[in-house]
Amino acid sequence: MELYSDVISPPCQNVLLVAKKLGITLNVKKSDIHDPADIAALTKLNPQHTIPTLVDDGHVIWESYAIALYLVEKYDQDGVLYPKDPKVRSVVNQRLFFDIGTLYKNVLAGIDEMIADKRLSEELERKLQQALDLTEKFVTERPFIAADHLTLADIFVLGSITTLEWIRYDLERYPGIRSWVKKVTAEFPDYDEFHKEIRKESKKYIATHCPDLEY
Ligand SMILES: N[C@@H](CCC(=O)N[C@@H](CS)C(=O)NCC(=O)O)C(=O)O
Repeated sequence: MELYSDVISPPCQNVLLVAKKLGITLNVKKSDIHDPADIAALTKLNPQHTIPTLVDDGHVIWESYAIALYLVEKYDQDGVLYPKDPKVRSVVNQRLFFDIGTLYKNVLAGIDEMIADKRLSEELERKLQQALDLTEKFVTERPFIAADHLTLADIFVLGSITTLEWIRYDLERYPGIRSWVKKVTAEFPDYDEFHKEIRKESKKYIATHCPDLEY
């Protein structure tokens, strides 16, 4: 399976971590979202030309959440990352939809505001705080964010929390999130290496494309 990806992209990071946890080796094809040749190649597969894009024996899927669901349906027969019990699964789904519609959405809006104005508006500060207050509640209710073990929801929400590094958001008031991050990352033996790679590539990207951001 080929994954068109760039490690600086949070949705790509999430799919890469899902694959790691499932023990799947993906043939990663680095795709630069600013390179016309890469964009043209990607557009042939995915008219939305977004990364991540997965190609499995000619079958093309994009949208990170859809890719993750495809991978668990195909490779997570025991329902570890995506539990089979409808009630447990519904909590995983709620956290995933919360991530795409609220948490990650506001993190991205925060990056846009920092690039444009070098500060967060009061309104966005409030929205981000609300989203993080909820995240703090979710991660302290159970051993992991949606269950008593790691699920897809932990991986996706971790991607959003890690992306707060782009705006140097201080998580001081969220001890639950900070200890949950340690617990989730400890589930991946090579997470430190992975995070170093994210930092290195993000630094390069920011220096070129958004030099006003302090990273
Ligand atoms: N909702 C999508 C978002 C994908 C997305 O927007 N990826 C960005 C990189 S983080 C991208 O490919 N941008 C290039 C473009 O939109 O042309 C997902 O979860 O996969």
